[in-house]
Amino acid sequence: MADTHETTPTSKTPDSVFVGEGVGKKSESAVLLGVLPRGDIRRDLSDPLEELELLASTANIEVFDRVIQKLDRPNAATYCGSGTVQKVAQLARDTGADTIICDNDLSPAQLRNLEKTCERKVVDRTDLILDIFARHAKTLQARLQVELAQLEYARPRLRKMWSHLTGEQGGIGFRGPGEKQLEMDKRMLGKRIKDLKQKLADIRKRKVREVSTRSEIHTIALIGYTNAGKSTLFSRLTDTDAYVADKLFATLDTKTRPFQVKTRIKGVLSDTVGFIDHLPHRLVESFHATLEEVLQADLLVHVVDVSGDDPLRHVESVDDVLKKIGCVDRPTIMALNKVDQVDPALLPFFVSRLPRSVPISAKTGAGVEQLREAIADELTKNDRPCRVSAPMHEGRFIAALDARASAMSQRVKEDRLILDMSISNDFLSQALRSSYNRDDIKYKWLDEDGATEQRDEEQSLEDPGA
Ligand SMILES: Nc1nc2c(ncn2[C@@H]2O[C@H](COP(=O)(O)OP(=O)(O)OP(=O)(O)O)[C@@H](O)[C@H]2O)c(=O)[nH]1
Ligand SMILES: [Mg+2]
Repeated sequence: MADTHETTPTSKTPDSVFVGEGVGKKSESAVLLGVLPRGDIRRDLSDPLEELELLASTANIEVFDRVIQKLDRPNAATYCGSGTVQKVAQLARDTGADTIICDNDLSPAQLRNLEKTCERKVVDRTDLILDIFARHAKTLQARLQVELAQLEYARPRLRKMWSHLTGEQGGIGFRGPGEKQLEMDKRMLGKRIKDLKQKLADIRKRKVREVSTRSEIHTIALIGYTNAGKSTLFSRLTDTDAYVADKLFATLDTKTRPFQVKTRIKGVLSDTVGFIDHLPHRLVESFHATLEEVLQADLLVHVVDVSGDDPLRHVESVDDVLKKIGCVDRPTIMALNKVDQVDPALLPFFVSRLPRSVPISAKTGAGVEQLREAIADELTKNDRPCRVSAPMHEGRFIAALDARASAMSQRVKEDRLILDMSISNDFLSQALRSSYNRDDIKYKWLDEDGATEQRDEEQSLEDPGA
């Protein structure tokens, strides 16, 4: 990690200038610049630029130096104070860094002014995140989503790109599908954006259909801050190999696999894209299709890295994104991950602050059985004993019960199947909707005296006590 310079807007004499070590070059090099406005919670972190540095490293950028300035609010024209702009420009010249990366989103004017003074390309947090997404996007859907977000973000900045960066080739904000698009005029850009939105809407429709066909089985989605350990837990729970890396946004496409929660309780588990503080709004919008599994899940397992600097802040960021995508009040279990790296004395604090939480280590497997128990309990919390009588040919209905019931025994009586099970009212109703002839199916809740449906009187179910 490079040294960090703190500057104040009042300092009259320039601070001593740090000359970076000429470290071996990655594809690009940068000076990081963070303005911490009054009230910004990052002011309390031991290293406010740690996440930006990790983002830069994920984007294969070598960080040569770092500058932090505490201000009441970012300067409207230049983002940081004028002394700090000069200082950053000097550091970039001295270290040979080719880019300045700012830890906030900048207005087109701030970008232009900083670029002019520093004579370097200036990128903001959203540019950097979009660049990482562009590098990691593998499937058609992910590529379209990133392209849309890039174009939407670039549109108001087109003038900046042209007037200041002519001759600049490649690099952040210029990579991936956005690269050739930035040469188009705004009208063409608008047309491409419309086209992308249409394509993504079609994909989303297909996805909604695909996900809703899973409605007869339990659906569980792993969500959480990027790098929290979702894919590691996914691999452990489903016995498959998911891509795990100590990088931000290693996973961009949702992966879904069969998940045997416990004996008799099965479902499908989805591994999803990680969230981050101030996730670009455009990106959240364009990743709606990818997040379909989250929107449709019966249960969310929110993975939190409790070994990190500020786990509770990460939890808040994730909750914010969930709200943005319209996913609220969903049953959620908190998986407090990486406990192998946490002082056990700290755990009770997190457990008390985060309801329904289970400490685990996805890496070592500690606590994962307890997590399975908690998932099973949550999925079956509304189950009640029920007896169902159905004709033998109601295969689809019986399969739907089988997928959702947490306990089931069956026997044949005359030409009918008698099933004793534990199931929730909702899932029984859902299964009934998949039957060929609903009127030929009888059921009775075993915990309620005589609470059978009216028509059961014609062909009464056996006495449950018999
Ligand atoms: N010590 C420790 N490391 C873990 C644990 N779980 C995951 N990791 C590490 O944390 C890093 C990130 O893990 P991933 O599973 O890729 O995290 P993710 O949440 O899927 O990340 P994104 O897909 O980038 O959002 C990897 O280096 C893992 O090896 C754990 O329980 N303990
Ligand atoms: Mg992952």
